Amino acid sequence: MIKEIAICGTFLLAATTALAQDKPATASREMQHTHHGGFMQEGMHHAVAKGVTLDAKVDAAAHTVTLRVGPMNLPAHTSHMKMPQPPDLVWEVPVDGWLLAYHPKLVDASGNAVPGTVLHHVAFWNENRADFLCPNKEEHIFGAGSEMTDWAEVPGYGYRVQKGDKIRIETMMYNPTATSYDKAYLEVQIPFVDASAGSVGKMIQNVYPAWMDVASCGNSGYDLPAGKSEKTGTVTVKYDGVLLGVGGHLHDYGKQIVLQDVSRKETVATLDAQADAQGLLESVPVKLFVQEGGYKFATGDVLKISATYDNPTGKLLRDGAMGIAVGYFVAADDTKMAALRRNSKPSHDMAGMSHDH
Ligand SMILES: [Cu+2]
Repeated sequence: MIKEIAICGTFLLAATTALAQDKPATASREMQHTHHGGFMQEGMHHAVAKGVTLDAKVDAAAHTVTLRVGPMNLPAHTSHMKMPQPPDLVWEVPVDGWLLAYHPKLVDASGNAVPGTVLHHVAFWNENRADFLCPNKEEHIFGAGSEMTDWAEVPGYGYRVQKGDKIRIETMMYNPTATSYDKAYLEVQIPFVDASAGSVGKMIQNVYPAWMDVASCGNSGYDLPAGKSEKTGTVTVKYDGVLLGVGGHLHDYGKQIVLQDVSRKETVATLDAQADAQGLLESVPVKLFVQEGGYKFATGDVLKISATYDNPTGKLLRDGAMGIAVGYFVAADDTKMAALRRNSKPSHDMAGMSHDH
């Protein structure tokens, strides 16, 4: 059976769990409409799956929104390159407030569970904000792969959104299993706090997702050579603040990801991947600094990220690797982060409508 590239996913952080995943959109604002360049196989073209839409249901009483992408038809033994892929879909945030967590799951039309194995990747991008480490990219607020990483709530922290923010959802499916799935849906449940709901919002501190990538601020995917390899990159911190915790994103055959603060000559975290006997990635641990009040970053600090792999296939795997340390950042002066806001694009996007691909 075909196990194409990797399990895209894995990750990190949160009070006990995870933050997660990859795939930065390239994208200068100008390029974006015609070329999102989001997924790892930059420049490759997928057939677009027909009839896949986004449905957003708000449960006001439970303060939860459930996003649902589908239906998707997933024939057995189909690589992500061969699978017709959902178009990019845009969710327009219906509230001013904070998103607290992301709980992904896959179901069929009757609500039965579909294994996470068929999710190659999902990534959420806020089109109204730039990434604080790599402002050439949009803010990547959530991601998950086959491991269906659950981004747990970090009590007291949330991701600030404004009503009308456009969140682009990139979904890529595959099916390495022998079972076909008909009409599968990806659901992501997002608990939120409404800023107008009184005092509760005042208790919440803003977090910013921090994607610290061996590709620095370029495209995350890279070719994985046969045998042992290491790739390193750097990013420079532009704001004072703290990292609440860090996890990692690697693909199959990934061994370790190391995050260092070169300016302070310190290793922030060394994360050893768990893999099965074939080297297929199962998980990457999360290191938390919440208890110590976070790991301090200062403006100008150079962060170095290293990813090591051992590819036993004897072949170079095209776009087979990624190496990203992922965490939540809290700025010392949150008002400075407002500069990362961008004007909305000319609005032809409505929730549920797709972009041209
Ligand atoms: Cu990846």
